[in-house]
Amino acid sequence: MLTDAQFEQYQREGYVVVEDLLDGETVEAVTERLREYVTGEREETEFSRMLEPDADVGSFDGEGDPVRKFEGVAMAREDEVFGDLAFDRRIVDVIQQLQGPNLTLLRSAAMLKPPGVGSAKKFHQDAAYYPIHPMDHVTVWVALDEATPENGCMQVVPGGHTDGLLGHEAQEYDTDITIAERDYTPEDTVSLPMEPGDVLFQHCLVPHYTAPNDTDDWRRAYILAYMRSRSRFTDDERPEWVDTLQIAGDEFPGCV
Ligand SMILES: O=C(O)CCC(=O)C(=O)O
Repeated sequence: MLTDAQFEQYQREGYVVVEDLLDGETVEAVTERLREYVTGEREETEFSRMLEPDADVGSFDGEGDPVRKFEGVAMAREDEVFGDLAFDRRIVDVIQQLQGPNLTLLRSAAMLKPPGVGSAKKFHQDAAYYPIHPMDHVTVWVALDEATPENGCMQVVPGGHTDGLLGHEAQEYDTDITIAERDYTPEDTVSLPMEPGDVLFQHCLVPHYTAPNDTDDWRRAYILAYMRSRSRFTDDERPEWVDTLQIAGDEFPGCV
């Protein structure tokens, strides 16, 4: 559970890092499972893999492929290691403190920033990807490696969640979008270096980005996003590309 000071920080700044929330064994299990997918020892099921757009796959010298991300709620539904993480009481207790008892998983992903070729994730708000009301889902970013400014740790705009939803525009190379109508610079952010097992809880309207990975090591993170089960899709219908998984409490007819 968050302390009062951590809870207040989340409300005021839109984020809080809980150090050492997860133990080494949990981090190791998730990291090892990701390694198996990256090297092809284990095959993905219903979730997607995206390689680094500028990586030369043939000459990549990290172990396995230069995978930028795995994405899909199916990761949590179909892989027991990722599923255990999505239902982990240490995470879910905090989310229930922030969102109440009824929780639905909206996102499960791994961002891997491979050595040397791990590219930036440009400024965006997570809410911009999802047509969901109310706009207050929580993104959980689990550090699996030491995350530093050099390898692309999280950079957030404190208090930026009070700006509301900003305009975003599409990126050329994939489905990513980036904030268009306001020119955030790195000076607007605070850098959040984290150790393996530290967990960032972030409001879905906080603008954030991560820099390229200029080091020789992977910078892996597991991402989960949770919303209240009473949330609604703004067009009243679930978009085809959105998948969900009930995590705790009740489900509600007509809701997500
Ligand atoms: O882990 C990263 O590098 C950035 C992740 C992120 O901001 C996202 O996927 O929305």
